[in-house]
Amino acid sequence: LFDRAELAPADPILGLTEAFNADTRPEKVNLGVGVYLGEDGKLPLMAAVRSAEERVTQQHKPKAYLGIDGMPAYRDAVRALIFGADSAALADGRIATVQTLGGTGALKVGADLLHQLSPEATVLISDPSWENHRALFTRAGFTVDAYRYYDAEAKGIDVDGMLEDLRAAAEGTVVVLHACCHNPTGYDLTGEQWDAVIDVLRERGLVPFLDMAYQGFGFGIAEDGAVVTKFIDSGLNFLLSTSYSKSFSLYGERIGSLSVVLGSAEEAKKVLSQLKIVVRTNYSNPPTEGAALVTTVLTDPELRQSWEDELGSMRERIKTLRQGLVDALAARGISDMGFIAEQLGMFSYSGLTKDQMIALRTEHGVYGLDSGRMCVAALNTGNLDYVADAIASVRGA
Ligand code: PLP
Ligand code: TYF
Repeated sequence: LFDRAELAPADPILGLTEAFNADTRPEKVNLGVGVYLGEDGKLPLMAAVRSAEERVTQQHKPKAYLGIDGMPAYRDAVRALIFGADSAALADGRIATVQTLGGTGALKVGADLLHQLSPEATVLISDPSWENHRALFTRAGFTVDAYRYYDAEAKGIDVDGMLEDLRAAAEGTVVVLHACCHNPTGYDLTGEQWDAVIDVLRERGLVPFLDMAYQGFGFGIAEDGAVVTKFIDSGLNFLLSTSYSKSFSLYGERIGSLSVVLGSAEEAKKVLSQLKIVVRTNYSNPPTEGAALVTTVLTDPELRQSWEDELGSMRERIKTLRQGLVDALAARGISDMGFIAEQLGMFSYSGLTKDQMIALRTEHGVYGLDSGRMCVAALNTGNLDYVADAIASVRGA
């Protein structure tokens, strides 16, 4: 039996971290995986999360099973965060929510639900998208295709191409959309462009699946979340996955949520019952720690303020690093990469070729993706000049 198993390639992103870890050069820099690192080059434990952790530990609660759909207080807290505490859809009971294993878990639970309901549907992802989108929906049994998104020439979004591709999609097609801080390009739709997309989704009877893994990293928690309100206001039924890996720096806790917004409370009840089957037959119920931490932070006014402030400084620091890199490159004679400062979130789609990215890695120990994606959230004042030197070197400046 097991001789049938072929050796699979490493994950294009996480596999790079393995290569980075094995690299013995002290000056190496990991700009591969999407992780926010502090000025000391380390993963931060946010102050509010640290306080929450102390409180949670002091309670010494027994480790009971959570319900299949997760911790009730967690669901309430994240629903208020995403949809607003006074959301009419929430009050109407039209939203089914489950706690998930990070954003990835939310996508997979959503994908399994959709495949159960509509096995013949095609899933459309952006071109390009997070590598795992294609793999995950393919594994869930779907045919995955892409809609035009990135315009390499214009360094922005090919909105006309995107709308054209969505208009050409068959009714019932699932459309995966990055709610903010598009991974990998860093280019987001404007409010007006979202309106145009929503119009097409409605006209064509498409099924939107919003993926929000970076709320707070673009312009702010409320600003980045505004797209969710647009979808609520549109009256469309849609799915929404969220991740707290980045915004709470809780990567290893695997904490996120999946919500399905529906037309009625009755429909939401039925959908929730189906979501629970998906969860139960995969891992029965989710873990407690991440949910307890996020709930404590979101529901305590002091901790919540501290979290929002710290997330705000992380966002601002990334913007400073972006500008720092642009300036450092300009000082080395590279003046055509100013777009790095305009991109949003953790990533910069640098426009460097695959060969240049490989040279960065092999010659300089600077690890980014072959696509040219670099995680600017892993830069700091200590490695920025080194990275700029390395880019200048592979660009032949
Ligand atoms: N969706 C996007 C667009 C992402 O970049 C990520 C990154 O990790 C995820 C989902 C998954 O989030 P998590 O790490 O919480 O599973
Ligand atoms: O794109 C990234 O780097 C993050 C982290 O299989 C990640 O989203 C990367 C690959 C993966 C899971 C998470």
